[in-house]
This record gives sequence, C-alpha cells and structure tokens, in this order.
Amino acid sequence: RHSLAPSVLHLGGLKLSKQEIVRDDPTNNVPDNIFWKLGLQLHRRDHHPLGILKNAIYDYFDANYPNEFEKFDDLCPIVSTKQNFDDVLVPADHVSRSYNDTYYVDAQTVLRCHTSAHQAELLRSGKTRFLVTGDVYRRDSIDSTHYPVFHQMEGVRVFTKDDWEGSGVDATTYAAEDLKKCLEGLARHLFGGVEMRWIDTYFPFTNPSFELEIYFQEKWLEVLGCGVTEQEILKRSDRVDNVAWAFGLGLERLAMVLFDIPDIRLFWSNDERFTSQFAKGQLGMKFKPFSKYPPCYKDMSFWISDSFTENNLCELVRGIAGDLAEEVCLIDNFTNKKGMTSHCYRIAYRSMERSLTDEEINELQWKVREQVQSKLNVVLR
Ligand code: FA5
Ligand code: MG
Repeated sequence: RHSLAPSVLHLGGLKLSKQEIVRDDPTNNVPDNIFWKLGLQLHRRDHHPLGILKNAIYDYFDANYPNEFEKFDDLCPIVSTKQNFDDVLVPADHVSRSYNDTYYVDAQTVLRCHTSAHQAELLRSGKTRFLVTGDVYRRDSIDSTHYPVFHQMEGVRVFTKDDWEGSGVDATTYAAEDLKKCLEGLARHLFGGVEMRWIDTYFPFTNPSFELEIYFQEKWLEVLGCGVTEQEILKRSDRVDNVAWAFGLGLERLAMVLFDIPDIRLFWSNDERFTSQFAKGQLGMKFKPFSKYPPCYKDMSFWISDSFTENNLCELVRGIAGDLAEEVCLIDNFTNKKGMTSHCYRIAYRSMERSLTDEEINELQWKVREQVQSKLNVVLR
C-alpha cells in the first residue's frame, strides 16, 4: 500500500521527507493509512477524475469571470487550529474541533478538515476572488460516499457597494442570489440537466448558509456547502464596507455524479481498469464498472462504554481492512434493564478489484474483534 506514497512529500511547495514530519506528539491521532496519503495530491493529476473535474470547474470560472479568480491548489494541508477553526469563527466547544472528528498532528496543528482553513489568510493578504483546491481530512463514517481523505474546492468572491447599489436588494440578498446563480451555472456546465435542490443549513462562517443536493443512486447527495460570509470575517481583514460569498465543493461527490462512479474508494485505485477510463480534458465519459465482486457481511455485537464512538470504530476497521471495508453500519441498538447499551454493527467487506477469500475475510474480522475489545474498551457479546 505504500507504493502509492511519494518518498518526498510536496506539501504546498514545501518539500519534506516523511521522516521529517514529527508524529510522536502524545496528542497525534493520525494513523499510518492516513499519513501515507499526505502529499498524493490527486486533484493535481490531469488524468485523474478529480483533476479533470478541477480543470472543468476552472474552465467555467475562466469563461464566466475572465481573469478574476486566482487559483491555488498547492497549499499545505497541515494547518494550525487557528487557521482551521478560529479564523472561520468555529466556536471553542464545536464538535468539529474534537479528537473524535479531526486529525491532530499536535495540540495546535491539524490536517485541515476543510479548505475554508485558507479563507481568512487569503482575504487578509488582499485577495478578493479566489479558488482553493486541496485534500482535506476527517474522522468519519464508512460508506460509499464518505472517506477520511477527500478533496474540496473553496471559492470566495468579495463585492463592493458598486456591485449591489442600484440592484434593488440589500447587500446580503444580492450576494446570496449571485452565489446561487454562480453555482447553478456551474452545475449546468458540468452536468447539463440534473435534479437538484437547495437546503437551508448552518455554518459558523456564513449567514445565510445553504447546501446543494443532487439526486444520485436513488438518494439526495449533498455536494457542497456555501453562504454569505459572516461580516466578522470581513471585518478582520479590514473590509467592513464589503460583502462576500463563499462555497466549499465536495469534489469526490461531484465526480461521482459526473462520471457515474459508484464508490468513493475508487478514486484511490491504481487498477488500470479504473485509471484507463479517464483522460485529460474529457468530461463526457461514464465509468463502466469492470466487475462486481460479492460483498461479505460480518456482524459484531458488544456492550459499549461511555467513551465509545462510531468514528473510533470506523478508524479501527479502516486501519485493519483498509479499502476492503466498504461499509460499517449500526443495525441494532438497545439498552437493557441494568442500563447497559449494546450495539450491533454490520461490516461489509468487498474489494473493488478482486474476489476475497473466506480465509482472508475471517482473518480481518478476527483482528477487528480483537482490537475492538482491546482498544475501544467494549465487551463483545
Ligand atoms: C464544509 O466543509 C464547509 N467548509 C463548506 C463551506 C465553505 C460552507 C464555504 C460555506 C462557505 P461540509 O462539512 O458540509 O462543509 O463539507 C462540504 C462538502 O464536502 C459536503 O457537501 C460533501 O460534498 C463533502 N464531504 C463532507 N464529508 C465528506 C466525506 N467524509 N467524504 C467525502 N466528501 C465529503
Ligand atoms: Mg455538510
């Protein structure tokens, strides 16, 4: 699995060997399988679906806003908690700051969990229109649309009085309407026709805030978050007279819809039957699954303790089974008379590339059971 990892990391112009990154801080919760994905920069490969998508989004902005948006796709994914959280007004007690949700390198340093980590600094440096693409990292659930490393593209556009004056609406309404128009145009550019809907939501850094969902594989799939930038962020970059919008696109989610890619793990595949189906600049193709190998389901029940979290379980399963873990799903949950709570999880194992043997799966499941007991402080039933 290490063959994928470069020996020298390109972390935003900064070149480091893996050995140079200090990982022995007691607060570090970055496992090996995540660490080895640092520096791969799938979004900078022109023949990779994520690179093709990034370039297609660039085309849209170049065509509609010539020479306006400055592009960054090589900013270092290792950022301070200030950049990742404080700068975008994430409250001190917000769940996203927890070790359960975010990968910490040390107490003040994280693997960015969104490209919004770069917003404030770029605004402070005087930039008013920009796109930031990069790999982001999150402890999260395991299924076909969630992966602990994925890619986002951030967009920010600042307006001045000249823009909204005379429009007949207030500055915030003007920005919100421009934002939706811009993103609906982008969706048309990428997909032609597709079924989509706007959902009102909450982000600490925007108000109002929205999510865009697209109908895919018989479900509504959330593909982006966006909104009108909180005035406090603009104030801190000396822009009290401005208004701005911002968005964060989930590139894998958009690429899944665009190329008909059924499972998010495929983006990491080196299998030629996957990689050969994509070519630089080609938006029109649909992925043809080369084969569907059968999944194998294993159930596991245990009494949880107070410290149990699903993210910890998922991390443990990924650590053992890697990309062979297709889904981890809670299928039963009850509390007995003594107040003890039992969870039953179903783990689906499946390779995208080959058939798995019973022996191999049993061995994985055995290790999972062993580590669940020894590391998660639960009691198997
Ligand atoms: C954010 O990350 C905000 N920073 C987006 C934003 C930017 C809002 C600027 C407002 C202004 P969210 O956590 O919803 O929001 O993630 C954005 C998108 O990333 C999601 O809509 C989804 O498409 C994608 N995404 C989130 N988690 C995962 C995951 N585990 N795997 C793959 N894609 C994911
Ligand atoms: Mg969201």
